[in-house]
This record gives sequence, C-alpha cells and structure tokens, in this order.
Amino acid sequence: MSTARAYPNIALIKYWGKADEELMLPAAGSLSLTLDTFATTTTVTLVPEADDDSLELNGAEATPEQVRRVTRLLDIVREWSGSTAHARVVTRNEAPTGAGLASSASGFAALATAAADAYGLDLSARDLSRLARRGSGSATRSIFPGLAMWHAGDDESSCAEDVSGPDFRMIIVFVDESHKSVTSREAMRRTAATSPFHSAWVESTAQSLDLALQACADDDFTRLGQLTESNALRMHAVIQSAEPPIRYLTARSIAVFDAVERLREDGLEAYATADAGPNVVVISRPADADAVAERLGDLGRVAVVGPGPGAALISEE
Ligand code: 2P0
Repeated sequence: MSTARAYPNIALIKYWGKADEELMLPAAGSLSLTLDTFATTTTVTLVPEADDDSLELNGAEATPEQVRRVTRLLDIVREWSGSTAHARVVTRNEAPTGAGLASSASGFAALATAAADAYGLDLSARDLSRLARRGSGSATRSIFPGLAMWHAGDDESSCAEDVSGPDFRMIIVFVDESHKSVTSREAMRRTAATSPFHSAWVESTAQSLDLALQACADDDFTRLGQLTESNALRMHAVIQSAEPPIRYLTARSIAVFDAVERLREDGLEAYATADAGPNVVVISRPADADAVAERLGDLGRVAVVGPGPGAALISEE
C-alpha cells in the first residue's frame, strides 16, 4: 500500500494539442507552475485476488470510464514491473473537479507516484513524469515543484524538468465553479481536426516557450507575464476557431482580463491566463499579490497561491 500527494499546475505557456494520442505526446512543449494548494492524495493497494482495478474518487465509487483511465495507467506500471496484480485506488481532490483547475494533473501525478511504489518500481522523477504523461498530459509537469517545462519529444524524451525563474504568485479568480461542457481532451481533438489556425498555434507556442524560458533565465517577471497573457489569449482564440466552436471564457472571465489591464494602467503589474474553463488565474509579484486579490475580489471568490512541491510519497495516514 503506497500513498502519494501531488498538486495541480497552471500553465504559463499552454499545452493544447497532441502529436500522438496513444503515447500522449504534445504537439509543442509547455511551461507551468506547480501550486502549493488543492492537493490530490492517492493510495494504491495491490489486490492480487481481484479481477479488475477499482477506484474511489472523493468518497464515491468512480464511473466505468474513470476506472478505465486509471487501468490504462496501471497497465503500463504492470508492464514495467512484470506484475499482473490488480489494484484498489482511493483518491481525494481538494480542488473543485472539472472547474478548469486541472485536477487530472495532480490526480495522475499522484497516481503514477503511488502506483510505481506499490508495484515495487524505483523510478527517477523523469521516468515518473513520463509515466504520469500517459494518464494526462499536464500531469507530466506536476511531478516537479514550482516552474516546470514539459518537452515535446518522443516517448523517451517527453517528460518535464525543473526550471529556475522569477518568484511570483497566482491569484485564482473563481468566476464560475460549475462543470465545463467540453472536456479538454475532446476540445483539443476538435481544435486540431477542424481549426484552420491549429498549425499556427503550435508554431507560435513553440516560439513563445523559447522566449518564456529566456525570460525565466533572465529573472524577467514582466516578459514572462506578457508572454503568459498572450499565449492564453492565443489558445482561447484557436479553441474558438474550432468547428463547431468551443468557448470557455464567459463575459465574467473577460471582465477579469479587463480588470487586469486596468491594474497595469494603475501601476500594479499583473497578467491573466485561463485554462479550459471560465476561471481566470492572474500572476503578480509576491509583494503585489494581496493588493491584486483585493482589487479583483468583486469579480469572484479569489485564492492566492504560490509555488508548491513536486509529487511525493507520504506516510500513510
Ligand atoms: C495546460 N490544459 O497546459 C492546458 C491549458 C488546459 C488548458 O493540459 O488529454 O487534462 O489528459 O492530456 O492535460 C488540460 O488538459 O489533457 C491542459 P489530457 P489535460 O495545462
């Protein structure tokens, strides 16, 4: 029985589109911050006498589709370890599931870490990241603490690594905590298959990633913030250009982007981003975070979060 804890991450340069769906290789690299809040804690117990894997998610038995996704990851662990045993997986998310806060990232990072240990594998962080990738692309990055970059590459090389860069905070503005209508996976597929702008998005993301890594190396928060906001708007533009179109940002999300522009005009430096949902994440320098949160508090519930730890085994509670 092994228990692991992992945290979600929010991308500054986004992953949106796969080069290989079976191996879960992204069309371009990405860069994110692993958070210090909204953990997922997952326990994997081998049950050699069981006929199938089973999954408890937030206190309830999971749906067959959720179990299949877990089994697909456990099948890889069984292949790597030579075991045929099935497992009982019990997992709890502290974040609202499906609200665009990427609980699949913390979920599959925690699952990969706990499962590798339960099946007796002693994997490097790099190999845990490759394993987590097979469950959910963004989970690749949650294996690592703080800033992490996920390489595009092939099955061997497509994993995340640590990046040093400026210290900053994220102010999450929850404008709508209901479930999103189209899953990221389905929306990515539709974007790649139907958007006339998809290849331009992939090309521009690769360029923005190089510039963002340079901004990190230069400890340049301003440049990193500008690249973050522009990459998010480009991602939502390409998503909207799918057929039929998908729009994740609502009028309330746009109001947050507008408010962030006004903060900058007032000399409070902040930049906005958003994932596959209506909630907006604003980045600021650590010293400005409380002021930014206060100024955005009228637009939704806010949470100030910072850089957090990579996925790790914990002693059973
Ligand atoms: C990201 N997102 O880079 C981007 C930005 C959402 C918007 O990664 O199909 O759950 O499991 O690989 O990782 C969300 O998609 O998709 C995501 P799969 P995932 O964080």
